[in-house]
Amino acid sequence: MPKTSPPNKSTASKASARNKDSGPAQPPASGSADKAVAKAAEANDLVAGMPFNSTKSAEHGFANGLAPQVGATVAPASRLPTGSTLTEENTSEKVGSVAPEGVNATIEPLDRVRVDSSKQALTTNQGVKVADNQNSLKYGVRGPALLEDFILREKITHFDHERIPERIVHARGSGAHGFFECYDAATDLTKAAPFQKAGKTTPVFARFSTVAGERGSKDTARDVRGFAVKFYTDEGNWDLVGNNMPVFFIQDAMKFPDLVHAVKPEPHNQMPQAASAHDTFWDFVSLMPESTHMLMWQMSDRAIPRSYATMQGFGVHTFRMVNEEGTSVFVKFHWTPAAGTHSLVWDEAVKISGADPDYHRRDLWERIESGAYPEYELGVQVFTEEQAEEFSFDILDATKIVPEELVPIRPLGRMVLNRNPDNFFAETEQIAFCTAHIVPGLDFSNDPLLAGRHHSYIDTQISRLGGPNFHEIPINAPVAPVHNNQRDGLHRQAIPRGRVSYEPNSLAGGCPFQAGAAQGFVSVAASLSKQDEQGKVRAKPEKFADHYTQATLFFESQSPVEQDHIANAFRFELSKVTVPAIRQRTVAMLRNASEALAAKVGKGLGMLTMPEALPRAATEVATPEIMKSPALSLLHRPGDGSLAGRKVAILVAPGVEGDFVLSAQAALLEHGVVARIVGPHIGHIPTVSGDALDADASMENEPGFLFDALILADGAEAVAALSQDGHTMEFIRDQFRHCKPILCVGVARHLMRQAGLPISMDKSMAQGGTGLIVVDAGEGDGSLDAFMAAMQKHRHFGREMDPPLL
Ligand code: HDE
Repeated sequence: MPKTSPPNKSTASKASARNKDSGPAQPPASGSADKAVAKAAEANDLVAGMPFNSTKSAEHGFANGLAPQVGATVAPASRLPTGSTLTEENTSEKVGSVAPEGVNATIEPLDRVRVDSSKQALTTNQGVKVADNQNSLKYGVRGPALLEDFILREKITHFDHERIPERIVHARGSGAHGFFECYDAATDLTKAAPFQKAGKTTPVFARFSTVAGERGSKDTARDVRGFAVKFYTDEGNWDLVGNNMPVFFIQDAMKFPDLVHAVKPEPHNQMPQAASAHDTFWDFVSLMPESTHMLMWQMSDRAIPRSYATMQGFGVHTFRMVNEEGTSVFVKFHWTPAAGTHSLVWDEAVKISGADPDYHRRDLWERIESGAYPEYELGVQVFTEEQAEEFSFDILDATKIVPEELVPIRPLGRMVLNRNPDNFFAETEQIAFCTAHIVPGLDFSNDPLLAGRHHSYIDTQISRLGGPNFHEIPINAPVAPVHNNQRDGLHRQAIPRGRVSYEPNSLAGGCPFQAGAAQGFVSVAASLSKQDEQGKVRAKPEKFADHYTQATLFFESQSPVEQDHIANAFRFELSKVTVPAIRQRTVAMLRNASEALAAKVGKGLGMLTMPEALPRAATEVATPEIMKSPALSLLHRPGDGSLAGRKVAILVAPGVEGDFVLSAQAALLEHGVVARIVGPHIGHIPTVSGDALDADASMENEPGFLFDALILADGAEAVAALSQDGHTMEFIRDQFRHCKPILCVGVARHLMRQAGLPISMDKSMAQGGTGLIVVDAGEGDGSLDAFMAAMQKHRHFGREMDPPLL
């Protein structure tokens, strides 16, 4: 028998370091060349370096709560004790090597997940090259298909599961990447990362949407538009999830499901799609008079924007900004489009929804692809708690605005959308916004609608995106580092290194450690005033009961044309209601906001007698500070005068003055206007000079209402041909009815006459005051400036008639 050697400490350490179910009484000596022993020794040293939880005492008391401490950490002697495994250095093409220190690779730029298949063979999802993508596997060419065909089954199975639930609201939307650029440091207001330095840029993704329609519904429905922006800041993601209207229908999250159920298609027959013009919506809102103000906005032209690039955005709720000193102020967020606020008219919106349901999606895409980047200025109205207390309205009430004339907007920076997504689903569909995504320097107010939203958005993503790891979907991952102890769940991407997933810990040297007040998010210690210090209660503040003062303010602040459009929209919507009593109740509600409006709507609905005004919930209301707010009119923001992104139709037929067509097209293109040559058919169109034009659109595939303006070129033969085509008259009449500029050269005036346009064709029309510019032969080029000036006005409502003459 061999003689046993005396017990050897190093052998014992090696043996015990190779056991994972119990350990030695004494720590192994450090400095061992054996990795397992070294790891065990260093782990012990690391843990011993934290003999107790040194920040525990700082978890108590109000002052500590305001200024949490940085968590305790101990640096390990090497990376050995914090690793998951001793084998992490065994690399392969798949596993790669050891995680770089302190790095979460799931937040790397989107390049990490981009796929380009050029010059690549087709494969299965397992990377197996597919030899034949045309035929399923069969037993003989006429024989039965075989279950073993894993290629067919993988393909079909994936296809079967391609759809995810659409958003419960705002299902229909379009988005784009861009950046936010800070004008000047706003450190007096906030320590939020995007506002710390002049010129600083922060990547953003914006998504615009309608609310009621389903994912495939039309873009030009009368509806509120979502205006949601995700800022990928250095200090985490901040989502400003707003709308293109600054108020909302309801005051408390408790009513949101009711509102949405009322506006969505009626449950028994699933009609109407993407429309509020039906019984259940008006039944609900006429029983909820707090919606009156929002209804004014929704019935205004704001609900049918010309483009996502020409609408405002609002944060709606009151938020807070907090600076480095911890001083907080209230803010309201405003986005103002550089291109001005422009809308469609209702008849146009209805027609567009048939000819191009993707109208806004296409417009956003085309603007960005052509370099006419949508741009918006972000500003805030800033006010203190003391000021807020003095206001005649409650700043926690999402049915109220803070008039700009009372608190002006302070510009902070601009957002430019300059990159279309590569893939709609991966980016626009999977982006997940949440009001609770904020960063240090921002905070919430106690708006009860906002509180409900914080819960709702995360909750809805869990079912929409299939589990709690939607933050790891590339478009949702922040650019700021992500390190926490959250683990597992469906579709987990991250592979955390090490065995620690809790805090406090000493086994990972305390990491990831709590950031403390200097770096981390600390809520503003907002306190309630004495009078608000009440017990638990389900009730609203008294000022919430004033349902009409600001509805009146909005209506009175509109231009006469806008007021007409609001009245007409109420008339249209309520005419679609099938129960007269609902109509009566709504008109009764409107009487409290504006007798003139109610009378006009009542007349439009053929009411013989007006209903009694609804009883008011508020017996006394405070006198408003502002009786008229010019800033509330769409006409208040004509924009920078740029025409970029607009579309012009140049109508042509064989025998047209081709030289003018081409020079007009070139001149417009120089201003970023896309002028399309529209013929009776696409393709070859001979011109009067014997050359030819290539029409890239026809009156059939691009009806007139899809264009912002129209040019009728000269040419006797062309005019004769166009006058024989019924499309021409519709084309011209729609341009006229929708108050858009028309430039008419030479004999083309016959087309205008034939279309029945009520104009006198004298020379004064060359000035274009009405948006109709009629000039003699040879004067086309010289009148392009006047035409573009008319386009800058966008619409010429002077010629609008109700009912329309044509
Ligand atoms: Fe939303 N809202 N909302 N909302 N909302 C959603 O979240 C909700 C409200 C807004 O492009 C949902 O991810 C509740 C006001 C936009 O992805 C959902 C309440 C404002 C978007 C949800 C409100 C908005 C949403 C559906 C009342 C303007 C689209 C899918 C308490 C300030 C974001 C989703 C995008 C989307 C809930 C009221 C704007 C269900 C409960 C007020 C722009 O979570």
